Order: sequence, then structure tokens, then C-alpha cells
Amino acid sequence: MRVHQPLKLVSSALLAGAALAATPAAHAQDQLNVICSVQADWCNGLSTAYARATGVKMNVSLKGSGEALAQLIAERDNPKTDVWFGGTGDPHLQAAEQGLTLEYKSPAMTQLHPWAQRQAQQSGYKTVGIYSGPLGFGYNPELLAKKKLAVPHSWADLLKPEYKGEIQVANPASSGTAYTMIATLVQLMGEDKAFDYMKALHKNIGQYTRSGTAPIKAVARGETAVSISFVHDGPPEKLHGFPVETVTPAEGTGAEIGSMSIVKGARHVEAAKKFYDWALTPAAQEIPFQTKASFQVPSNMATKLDPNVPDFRKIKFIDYDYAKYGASVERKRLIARWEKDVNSLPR
Ligand code: S7P
Repeated sequence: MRVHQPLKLVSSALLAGAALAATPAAHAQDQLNVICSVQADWCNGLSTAYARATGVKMNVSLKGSGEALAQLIAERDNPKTDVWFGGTGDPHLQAAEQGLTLEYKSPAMTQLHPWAQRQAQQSGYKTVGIYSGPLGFGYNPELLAKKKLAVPHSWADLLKPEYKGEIQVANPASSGTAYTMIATLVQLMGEDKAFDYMKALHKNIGQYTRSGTAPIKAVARGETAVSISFVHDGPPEKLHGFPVETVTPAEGTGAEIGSMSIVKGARHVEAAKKFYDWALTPAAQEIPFQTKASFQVPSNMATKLDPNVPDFRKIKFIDYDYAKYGASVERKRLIARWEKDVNSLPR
């Protein structure tokens, strides 16, 4: 494991601070309004490290992916947000398509994995990939044993009648995680079969939550046995002492490309670009590991991976079409169909 380099962080911070002081509008660029769509500990870690590094105060508002997009749409004529950090990539692509985010090509672009650069190219450089992580299941081994239930290993397993009321997933209208599930199933099974599957799954769902990370937290606390979640959200719960394991489905699964965007019309646009460049450095991308908040694959290829990061070589992935399923029309259509065909059914 690579040793963390605090000195490197501080020296790059001082350089960034000096650069800020040299800009003519420095007095106006000493703070940054950020919507943060990752785990709270990661957002707080970012804001502390960035303030220490640059003297810039980050005002952080925590919001899931769907809510963040809704806020940017609402603020379109008078943006109060400078940067949207994290959250699933699909709503970032939607924001780009709707002209809500600023074109910016960071000098760090060439240091990023091809999937992160592709996310940027597809959006006309109005967003960029900052991490990737697979969709799978979380489960509570103690609760499963108590209820004499087997560990689910496939999408098919989740339909077994013994899981009735035992599964939580988020509502796709508010959650990027849940929309990733719909898009994954549609690509895996074909659209009509995927909707038949989700109708059958609906009978086993105990609760659709607002936030995509809530179901695995409910698993950790023994409130439900199984969740449909990003598997990198399991280890933080386990590190806090909760009984949680994760598994990816045998038939195949999708992965998110968590993204970051600068808001078009941002009040602190120079500060936003500096933060964006910093957030793509290995030092910044190690923060979720240091804060034990989350364990995705970071987009900068030089970032040292934590042992808790899922091993992508062991996971069966579908060939996820990010451009198609990130398009506004497709996303709205699939969510509307889910509301009409699935969520309206009795359980
Ligand atoms: O940081 C954990 C994580 O799962 O949260 C992000 C996202 O906001 C999930 O929330 P919603 O489903 O509520 O939108 C993910 O991008 C990220 O991996």
C-alpha cells in the first residue's frame, strides 16, 4: 500500500493558494459553493483538505444525484452553485445536454482512465469522470442466517418468494443508483423483459428509499436483509463494525461513472476551475479512502487503490452505453415507465 503524502498535499496546496492570490479577482474567489453527491465523510474530508491547501472556503450542500440535477435546473437563471461534485454520471450528462454546465478541459485530463475521458468527450467537456463503481447487492449475513435465507447471487435470485419484503432499493426518480439499476436491467434483458422483471421484483421490495445509499445503511443496521446498491458502499459500513457483505450478480451488472461538473454562470468560476483540477489529482482522490467514506476506482490512473476497492477483474460487466442512458429523453422515458408500470402496482 502506498504511504499517504501529506507534505505533497500541503505543497500543492500552497502553490494553488499562491496562484489564487495572483489572480485579479482573487478577493472574489475565496469561496466555492459545491453540491456534493457522495458520502458526507468524503464531502467533509474534501472541504477540510481544500481549505487547508488553498485557504478557499467550500460551502458544501449534500444532495443525491437526482436532487442535485433538479437544483441546477431550478437555479438555471441565477446559479448559486459553482461545482457539482460526484453522483452518478447520467444526470451530469443530462445537465451537460441541457446547457447547465460549463465546458472545461482540465490539464489533468490525460492522467485519467479512458472511461473518465470518454465521459468528458461525450459531454463536450461539460463533465468528467471522477470514479467508477459496480452495482450489486448488499446483504446482512447475520439477518439472513436468522431468517434462514440464502445469500442472493443473481438478479434471478432476488425474485424468490422468500425475499418478500426483505429487499430495499432507492426510487429512480430521486436516485442515480436506482436509475443505474433500471438502465442495467434494460441493457441486460431487453426493455420489456426488464420491466417484467422489475414488476416481479416489486413484490419483494420492502421500501423504495429517496437516497441511493440508504438501502445498504438499512442492511447494516439490520432493518432489511438485502439491498440493491453500489458495492463500494459496503466496506465503509463494515469498517464501522456493521455486518455487511456485498456480491455482484452472476448474469452481469453495470457500473456508474461518478462525475464532476462546473456550473455554467458560476459566480466563482476561477475558483471552480482550480478546485476541479485539484479534485482530479491523486492526493484529492485518496480522500474517500482516508476518510473511510467510499471505495470506488478513482479516475486518475496514478491514484493508489485501497484494498477495499472492488476488483473489477472478478466482476461480469455489461457493455454499458453511457451516452444512450445518460440522454435526458431516455432517462425521463424509463423513469416514467417505471412509475407507471412498476411503482403503481400493489405490493
Ligand atoms: O458515494 C457513494 C455513492 O454511492 O453516492 C453517489 C450517488 O449520489 C448515490 O446517491 P443517489 O443514488 O441518491 O443519487 C454515487 O455516485 C456514489 O458512488
